[in-house]
Amino acid sequence: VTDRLSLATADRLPSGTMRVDPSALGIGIVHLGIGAFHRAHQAAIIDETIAVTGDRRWGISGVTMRSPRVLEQLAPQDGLYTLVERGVGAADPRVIGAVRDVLSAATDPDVVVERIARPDVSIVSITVTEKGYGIDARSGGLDLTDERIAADVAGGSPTTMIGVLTRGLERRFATGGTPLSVLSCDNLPHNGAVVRRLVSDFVAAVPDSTALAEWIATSVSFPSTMVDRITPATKATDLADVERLLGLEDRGAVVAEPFRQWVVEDDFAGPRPEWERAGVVMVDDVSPWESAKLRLLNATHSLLAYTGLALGVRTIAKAVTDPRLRAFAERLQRAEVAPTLSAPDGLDVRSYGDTILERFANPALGHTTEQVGSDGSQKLSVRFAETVSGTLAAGREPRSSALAVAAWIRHVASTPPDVLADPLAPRLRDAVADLTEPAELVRAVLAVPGVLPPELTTGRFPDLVARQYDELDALVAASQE
Ligand code: CS2
Repeated sequence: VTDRLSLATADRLPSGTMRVDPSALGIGIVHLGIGAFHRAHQAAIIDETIAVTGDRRWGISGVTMRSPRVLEQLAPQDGLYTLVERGVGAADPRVIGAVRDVLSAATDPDVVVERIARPDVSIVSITVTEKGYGIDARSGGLDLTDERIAADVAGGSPTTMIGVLTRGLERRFATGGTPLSVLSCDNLPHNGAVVRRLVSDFVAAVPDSTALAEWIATSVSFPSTMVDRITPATKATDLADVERLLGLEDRGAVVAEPFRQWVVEDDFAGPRPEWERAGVVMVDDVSPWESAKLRLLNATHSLLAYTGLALGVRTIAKAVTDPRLRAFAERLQRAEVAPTLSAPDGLDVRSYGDTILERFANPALGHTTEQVGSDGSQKLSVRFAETVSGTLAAGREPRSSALAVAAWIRHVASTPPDVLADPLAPRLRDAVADLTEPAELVRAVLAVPGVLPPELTTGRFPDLVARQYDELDALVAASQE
């Protein structure tokens, strides 16, 4: 058997593979949700920042919220793992040393709460995906009817992300109150403002919390960020490749495209890494970047994923190179998003869209339509609602957006409920049970609260979606002949 990558075996790595000396790092960042995306994006950028600046304060305490798998992958490896880039311009594989320890909020929530309170920690960053925030889709605030959130508000050891974070802030306030920055890195518009609101709703629901609320208002900042790097789930063959390259077994390796982008609102309550030196763009207002990315990249991703799933196409790369699906993607970007988007200054929407399609076509990634197609109920509104409203308001038909929604509903209706990867799977199953007519399916699914904003669940849009559903059925039937 091959030895496992760890601090003890790291001296056997091919020279130049690891750029920072992990043993010399302090912990300045607690990260909630240390999945593949954090490892391929923020942790890699921080690793590079440490290497370039020599500032050793910024090691990361990585927290897994629920899955014990990450702990099994990274704890025996002392947090070390390999980042492999695939595609044109890929850098050599690199062992990332920035993650200094790995904690589990599921088994040791109190350790995580204590960690957030430590004064040498200046940043708590977050990647828990859209569904990990506990947002009440109707109010946009914290869903206090959710059992786990209600239990966290009531006291005891927290289990939700927002519970762990807020209890950590409470502990920090009680033990000195050093300022802190909370950095959401999920694909949600205004992600900083969203977390601020959720924390504030949590605090307001806890008795005698006025002083805590005041401290948070003055000493905790919530910068918004736009993050971008395509990171498919790691496959067994990827792990085998890494083992061959390193001569060591690495169960925590991650794979990503060469491209990466991080735009961060420069509003930090305390110190932060000088990550401009690793290509991070610091701005006053992230929102135009966020909407451009969500409405062009993520929306096109979803459109290709669901239409691809309907036609039995397994990967995004195959979907985007299918001329029929590519035409849908281009129509979405050019006819629906571009005319209704307030783009960041200097961004050419057409070439941004083209670059995105090129990145999707990367054949080395093997990013699956199934992976991108997961959690549709949490993603569609964020990715399409403004495009749909804007296009309708301009008197045009948002056909590609309607097609994406139709293809998602078709996916919901044709996937067994226990297989459907979506936090609303039970509610969606109840909605579609016994229905087969597209128009009925569309109305029933769109009536599930939170899927789309109320103004898009009645009126013209559902009719457009039903029509696209029929067209998609016809396309599927034609492709099976
Ligand atoms: C994708 C994103 O899975 C999805 O829904 O659209 O994860 C996408 O790959 C990233 O946002 C790229 O930065």
